[in-house]
Amino acid sequence: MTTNKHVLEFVEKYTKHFQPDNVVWIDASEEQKEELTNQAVATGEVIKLDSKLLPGCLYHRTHPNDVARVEHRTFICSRDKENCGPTNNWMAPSEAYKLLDEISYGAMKGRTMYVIPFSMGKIGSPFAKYGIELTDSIYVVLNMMIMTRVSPKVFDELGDSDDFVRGIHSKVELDEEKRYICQFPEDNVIYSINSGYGGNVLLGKKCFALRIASYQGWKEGWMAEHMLILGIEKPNGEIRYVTGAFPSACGKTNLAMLIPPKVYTEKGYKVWTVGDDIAWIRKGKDSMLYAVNPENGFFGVAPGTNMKSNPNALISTQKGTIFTNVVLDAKTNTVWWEGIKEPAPTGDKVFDWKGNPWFEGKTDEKGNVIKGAHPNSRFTSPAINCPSISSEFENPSGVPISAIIFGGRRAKAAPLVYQSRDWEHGVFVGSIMASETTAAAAGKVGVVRHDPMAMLPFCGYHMGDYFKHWLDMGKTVENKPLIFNVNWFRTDDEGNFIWPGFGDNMRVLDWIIRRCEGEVDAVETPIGFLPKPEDINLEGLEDFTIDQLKTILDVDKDTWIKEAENITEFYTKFGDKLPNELVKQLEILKENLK
Ligand code: SAT
Ligand code: MN
Repeated sequence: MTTNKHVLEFVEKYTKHFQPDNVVWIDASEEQKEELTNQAVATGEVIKLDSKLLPGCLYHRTHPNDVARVEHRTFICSRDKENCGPTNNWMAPSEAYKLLDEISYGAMKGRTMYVIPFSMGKIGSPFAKYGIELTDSIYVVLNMMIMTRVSPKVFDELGDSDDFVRGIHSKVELDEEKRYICQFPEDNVIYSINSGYGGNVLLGKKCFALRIASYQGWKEGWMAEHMLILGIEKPNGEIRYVTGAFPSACGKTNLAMLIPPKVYTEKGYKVWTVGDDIAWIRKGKDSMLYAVNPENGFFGVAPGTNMKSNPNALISTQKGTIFTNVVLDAKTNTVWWEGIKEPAPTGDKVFDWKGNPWFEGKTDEKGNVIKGAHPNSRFTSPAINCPSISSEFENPSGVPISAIIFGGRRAKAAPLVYQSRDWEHGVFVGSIMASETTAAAAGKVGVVRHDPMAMLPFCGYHMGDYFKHWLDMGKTVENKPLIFNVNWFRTDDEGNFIWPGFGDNMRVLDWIIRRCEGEVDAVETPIGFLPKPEDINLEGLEDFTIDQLKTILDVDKDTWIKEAENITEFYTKFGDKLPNELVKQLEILKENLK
């Protein structure tokens, strides 16, 4: 398939190491896909779903110990420990290679090794970066075919070049004690063993498109961010693009595919989806920042996805989709999950994500309800399935960004929306992001942790340098995006969400766009510019009053004084790598709160 000697050497080296029975090069042809699917069906690795109701769709279960990213087993193996920074786990490259080689030596005996050539970004575009993933999992091959652009054309683009990311994956024995996800930024290498879960093994996603790419971007003058990209079309046909950074499982996919409320659609507003998880950002024409979505599909959280919360996502899953860890109805060969807002399937052929017989309301010995789908169960769907996919999705130059939105899941502190005073302050706002943890990563759910730019688990180098890089990127363009912070998750004293969220988030996007166009003014507060309550359009919103709006636009001084203390403590982590600009911004915040 290629004569590139670097590729051939790489494949040969790991063929010797893993000792597979066969090596299969992936060309992503329909015949090959069909053959691999049939093989995986034969071993039970995947189940074919109903060809009429869910054409081309497959079902898969991961090992019950292997259902989310494992941040405590994820390492940045930079040559110098200092470059890994205080927010990542570090292992010396030589030590990491040795350890992972020992654990995985001969791991593919009796198995096939697949060689997947893939591109992040449209093949041949100025943004594109190429990778080769080796894996012993057909599930990984089939997912990569959806999530990335898998094609032998990658070899044509590569020519003789050594400039590709080497992804090495083996399930080995799915031993969680020996599970490692290692990134070697200086070597362009990712080495992942003993897992079969998406975020740990679809190496094009977090490992490459964020951890390795953020490092590449730092060196090469661009940015890899954990951001959705969407376009807002106004009644006059003009489209404004915004990007948004939110931690995993905070509604990025929902926001990216938002359907505006009737009062907006009637006037002719539309929202177009460019990406739901990752944005690569570069300086482009008109001295603006431009963004592309390097992925080719969506790896979305299933629970809670329904025709009301996200019809575009649900429609995207109706063909060519792989469902992982949801409920299987083996009688109809269909799937179900909590919050789909359809009656749960019944009968003796319904199985939960662990493969056990299941019915809605089933309880364990202690009387706790057993969920049918894992809270982090996922769908892998082709982006082109999405009814709201933007016509610019394939644009090799990307889309110009008018605004950047940061957001987290905060019960109290952050107001519904505020705008930073300028780029520097905006970088500060991103750096102080905090959010309650979710099921997307192993560990405790619901504790507040700092998650700058939603990149805490994904930044491939020292976060102090990362902040500096953000500050520098702002200097490269004259027409900088305006920077905002949103919080859809403020709760009342009973713990209920106050803001309706979902499609109604359009009302906040509308204010953001009007700010970008200088059409509306704002109130200056200690933390930045807030909307005047009357400037958030509440038309057609039932059961929501302007007084409720006022409560979620409130900036409570005492809460923010505490917040500033937490930031001070969090910032000490970064030592002298913390840019002075951010120290200054923190001082301004404290001064403003006096
Ligand atoms: O599991 S993934 O990392 O692919 C998705 C996520 O956590 O955002
Ligand atoms: Mn994500």
